[in-house]
Amino acid sequence: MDEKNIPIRTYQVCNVLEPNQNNWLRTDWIPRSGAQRVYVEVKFTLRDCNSLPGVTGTCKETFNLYYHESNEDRESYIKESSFIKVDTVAADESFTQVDVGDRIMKLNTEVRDVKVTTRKGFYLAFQDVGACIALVSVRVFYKTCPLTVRNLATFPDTVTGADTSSLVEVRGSCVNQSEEREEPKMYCGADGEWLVPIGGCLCSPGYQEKSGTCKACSAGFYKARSSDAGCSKCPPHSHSLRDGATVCDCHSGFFRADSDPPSMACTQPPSAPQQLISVVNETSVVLEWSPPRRLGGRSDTSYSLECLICQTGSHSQTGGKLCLPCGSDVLFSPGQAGLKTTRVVVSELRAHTHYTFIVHARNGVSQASGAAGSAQSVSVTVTTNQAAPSPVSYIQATDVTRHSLSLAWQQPDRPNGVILEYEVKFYEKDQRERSYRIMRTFSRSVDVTGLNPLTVYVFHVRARTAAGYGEFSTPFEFSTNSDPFPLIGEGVNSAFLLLSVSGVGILLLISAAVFIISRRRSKYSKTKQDSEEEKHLNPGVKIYVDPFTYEDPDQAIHEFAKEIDVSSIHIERVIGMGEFGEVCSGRLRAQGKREIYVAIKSLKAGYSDKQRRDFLSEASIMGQFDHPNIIRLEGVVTRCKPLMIITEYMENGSLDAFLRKHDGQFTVIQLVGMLRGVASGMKYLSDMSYVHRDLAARNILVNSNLVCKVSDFGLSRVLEDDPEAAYTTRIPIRWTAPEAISYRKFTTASDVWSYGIVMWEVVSYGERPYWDMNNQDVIKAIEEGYRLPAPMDCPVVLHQLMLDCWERDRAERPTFSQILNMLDKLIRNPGTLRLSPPTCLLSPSPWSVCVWLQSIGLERYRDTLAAAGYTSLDNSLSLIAFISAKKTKQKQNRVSFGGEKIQTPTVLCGVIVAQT
Ligand code: ACK
Repeated sequence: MDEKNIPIRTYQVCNVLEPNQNNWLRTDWIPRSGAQRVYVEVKFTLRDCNSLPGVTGTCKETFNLYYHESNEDRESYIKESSFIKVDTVAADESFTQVDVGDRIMKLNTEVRDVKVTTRKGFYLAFQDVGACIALVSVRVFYKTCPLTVRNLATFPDTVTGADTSSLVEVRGSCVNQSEEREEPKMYCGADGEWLVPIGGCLCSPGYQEKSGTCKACSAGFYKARSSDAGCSKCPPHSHSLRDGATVCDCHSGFFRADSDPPSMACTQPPSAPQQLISVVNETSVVLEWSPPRRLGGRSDTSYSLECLICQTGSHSQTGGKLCLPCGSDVLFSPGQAGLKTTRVVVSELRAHTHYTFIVHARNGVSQASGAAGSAQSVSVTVTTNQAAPSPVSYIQATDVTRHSLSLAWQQPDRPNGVILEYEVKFYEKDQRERSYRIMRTFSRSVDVTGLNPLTVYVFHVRARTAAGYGEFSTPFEFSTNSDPFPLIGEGVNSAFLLLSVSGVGILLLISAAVFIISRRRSKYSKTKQDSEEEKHLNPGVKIYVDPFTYEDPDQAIHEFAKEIDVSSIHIERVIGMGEFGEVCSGRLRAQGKREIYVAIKSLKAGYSDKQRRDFLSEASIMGQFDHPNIIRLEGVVTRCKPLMIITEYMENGSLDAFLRKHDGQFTVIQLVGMLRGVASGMKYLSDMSYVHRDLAARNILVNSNLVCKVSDFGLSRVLEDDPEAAYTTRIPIRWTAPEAISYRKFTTASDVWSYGIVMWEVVSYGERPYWDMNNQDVIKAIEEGYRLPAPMDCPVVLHQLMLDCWERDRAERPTFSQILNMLDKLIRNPGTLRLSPPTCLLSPSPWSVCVWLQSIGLERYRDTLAAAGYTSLDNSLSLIAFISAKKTKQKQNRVSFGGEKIQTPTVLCGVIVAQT
């Protein structure tokens, strides 16, 4: 009987009085059905041995559970030893005689599990070893993780793994109308529980999730992407008629641009621009209009301009006139199409001409709507006025002598009337536009006479009509021929001799005195400075390759410079004139790089092969360098015209002009910082055995951070090509070392000389070296030992460094490496940049000869002069007055003395020394 008094069948044994019991009960074959671990639940009752008298030693209170795996479903006999023991099972509760009397059923339930993986099925067996036991039921089962849906993925009913700790990885499949977001996976644990859901699915476009399934969006709603949260209401001016819409259709008359998202309302093209007004100014027209009344619900309205020249005929928008498009030479500012503003200046129009301008308004749906252009446009017709002539585009020198130049030019492209006369403006290039002359002529040519020989002149021409003067042409440079009296060697012009004797004789005295008084020894090592020699000194250092050693110049350019696609260059404005054509600034957007500002040098049309080669050689040279103080080459355009050289853009332009513009505005440390940059760039060039030959402040460019970079790599080739170059104006005399002028010995040491001149230019804020002395006088003076005095407020150490750079013997000059070290030391110890050395501060009077000598860099003669009794300038004033009178024609320089400017004092010093 069970607990409810219902009779049940049991297997019983109770041989508790006899020892050595071994009674077996075996099940039928049980198929495994894919299970790997089975559970055996046994229900039984067990008699308490204590409640049985006289059974001590033979009575047991446990039985054993065994199993045997087999493919055979009808094994009749299985050996005992074939069974594997699962466990010895004890009762939690046993019963006594009293319980039996009370008919209390104390049923035990025990569960054991066992791994069955090797055969198709198994047998179970129960061994009794002498207990009083009744087996009520045996239930055998296995566990599965039940079919489930998680994250819109279905996971099937899954049998658990073989071990109690094993997890079975299960891949889910997306429910209907859904798509995989990330592979859906889950793990089935040994106890039949699902664990760790990963990934999942999303309802497809047009469907949204509802209780683990995907349901279609109803009419009036849409869902565009599976990742959208749910169905949304159709945006304004659109609808969906059927369930499951992925996008809503626009109402008739409304449109969606390709780039519009489905969530955006449907929109319309704009109406026509309004109130178009035009103001004509000679050959320019300013057009202004108001935005369209209806923008169609969008904010991307843009305008484009059509320009037509109209005569009589027929055109719908132009009131029956025959119209042709304006030529490509008409300029539109800020542009002709894609305009966001409502104002355009149209220039370069023809004078006295009827123009019709049509302004079209469009937006993102104009194309989709297929609206005719005229539907959204407004037009105006204007007539241009009188205009001044356009600039003369080209000037040619037809004849050149020592004192004259014959020039000719073409009529301007657009004379805009009858040309009444031409005006020619010209000046010496060295003078810039400080003093210029004007000539007028009715013809397209002029003979300019009375010019200095061997001098570069700059010419501009402009035309005049009844409407007034046009703009001057860009500058054109021409040089007069060389002087028959050579500057160096052979004969000397008698007038020049006379001048030299009277004006520069004193300088001879200085050099004699300088030689006698003290022959200062150089503190720099006598390093050989020729580039040839330096190559041997720097083994392993990259050496610059002269592009002229290539037979094919294009091979050199493509080896050292990158070809740039012209479409990636956007030219913005002209910033100056270079040797071969305009220099412009603009932007470059190289593929995959951010847009940068660049300078663009172009080679003007009509060039010769040699000019092309010369122009591109600069890029071939520049392309070999990579240094923060050397102008960086971005690339070249050689595959289309005009040829261009693209370099980094330097916002502050050339150093000399920049310093003149900011006269006196920098600290000494800032100036030394700029010089340091130049020295660093020059050291790099000299390490590469490159000799610049044209180092001057005008060839240094300055960026917005005041970083100075060496540029202009064009001069070396000119001198290479031209054996007479040393005697032509191409040599920048004031910047060039004497040995380079007299026998073309250009070396790094001659670059060091030029560097000294750059130092002087920088400290004097762009003053012209040797002021307005002419080239012949400069050469003579240098020959005689004259050197530029210290500029105003120049620290003594800096002037001393300049003097060292100007050593006559080039082996005595410092190297760029030494200059760089020196400047670095000065920057680290700004105290050394004092204006005067301490010795002079001790001097009782500021008017001491000591201070004066220091200010002109000749303090080394202090003791000599003191010994001769010249300790105060008071007792030297008669000499000053005498020399000043002789020098009245000379321009006042920037040498200061006692707070006042005085005339060039080196000459004065020479006289004192001579007298001493
Ligand atoms: O003194 P600037 O303004 O500086 O005028 C000249 C002019 O072009 C003719 O050479 C300027 N220039 C040349 N190269 C560059 C550059 N890379 N960045 C800015 N300006 C430049 C120079």
